[in-house]
Amino acid sequence: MASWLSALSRTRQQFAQALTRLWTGGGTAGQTIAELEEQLLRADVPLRLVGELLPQLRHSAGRGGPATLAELRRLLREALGLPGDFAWAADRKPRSFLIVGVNGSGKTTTCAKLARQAAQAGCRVLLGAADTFRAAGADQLTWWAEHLHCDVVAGAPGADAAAVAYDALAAAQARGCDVVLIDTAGRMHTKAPLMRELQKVRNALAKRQPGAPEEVWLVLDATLGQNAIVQARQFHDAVPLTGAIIAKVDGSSKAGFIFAVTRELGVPIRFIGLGEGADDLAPFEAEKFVDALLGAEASVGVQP
Ligand SMILES: Nc1nc2c(ncn2[C@@H]2O[C@H](COP(=O)(O)OP(=O)(O)OP(=O)(O)O)[C@@H](O)[C@H]2O)c(=O)[nH]1
Ligand SMILES: [Mg+2]
Repeated sequence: MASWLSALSRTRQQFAQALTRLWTGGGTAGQTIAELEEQLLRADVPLRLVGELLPQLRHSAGRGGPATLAELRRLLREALGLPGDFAWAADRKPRSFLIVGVNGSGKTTTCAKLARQAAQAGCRVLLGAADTFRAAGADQLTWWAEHLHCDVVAGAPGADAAAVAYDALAAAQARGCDVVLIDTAGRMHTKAPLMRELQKVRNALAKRQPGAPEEVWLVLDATLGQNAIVQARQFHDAVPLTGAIIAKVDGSSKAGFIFAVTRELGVPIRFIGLGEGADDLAPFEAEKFVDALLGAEASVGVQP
């Protein structure tokens, strides 16, 4: 699996100068703070959060670079809050996951990565290809299902996505699966009929099994930075989300926007995508994220 440190290198480059100054202790405290402010914003850390951090950082800046860095690390970790733990194992079975997002955000690839993680945790997984919008959508997921040796239920192009989701859950029940991951077509958050279709898919699952889907996860493309937050709010309004997955962190220079997901959306980040391979998905860990963002793995200093 790609490492957090390398996946976050493009974002980290955005404030490499400020980090170097903190490590080496060059410049005045005022210069250091001004540089940090500018560079945190460039990495798409939300303006409001940067505004909150600055007074505390100014306070520690008088004690030198390492103290400021330690304070920044502490504050950033705190800003992410403590996500509730997620575990694949559950009493309820099958547990269904509805995976939603705009076009190309990384949904299908993420479904495959999640299937692998769930299988590794000992779950029997069924993939439901409810992207009936284009033939390639179902083909892509079916290819992954074969590759990962898991079950798949796919709809024909143009079929009713809600019916496919219903059939997928029914098949998962009949086959004794633990986890069913429903991939959906990419959709513009501004198109009301498409958002209504998502509600139909969700309702179909609930009709098959009361309480389903247990999880609705939004896949966000990290390369979009804070532009992704607008989409996220619209999806949250249409089908209340229970979590977010941040894909393409490795290709992004704006991964600082992740702070806005937890703070402004109020849903936990469950996983982050660190590359294109089936193993390049990691459970989200605030400490690892902040350490990689600041160029250090845990307590071992790795300079930017
Ligand atoms: N580098 C990188 N690429 C990723 C990641 N996740 C997905 N991708 C790539 O992003 C592209 C789009 O991924 P898909 O999974 O097809 O996206 P989608 O949301 O299903 O797309 P639509 O179904 O067309 O809406 C593919 O080339 C993936 O390999 C990631 O974490 N890192
Ligand atoms: Mg897709």
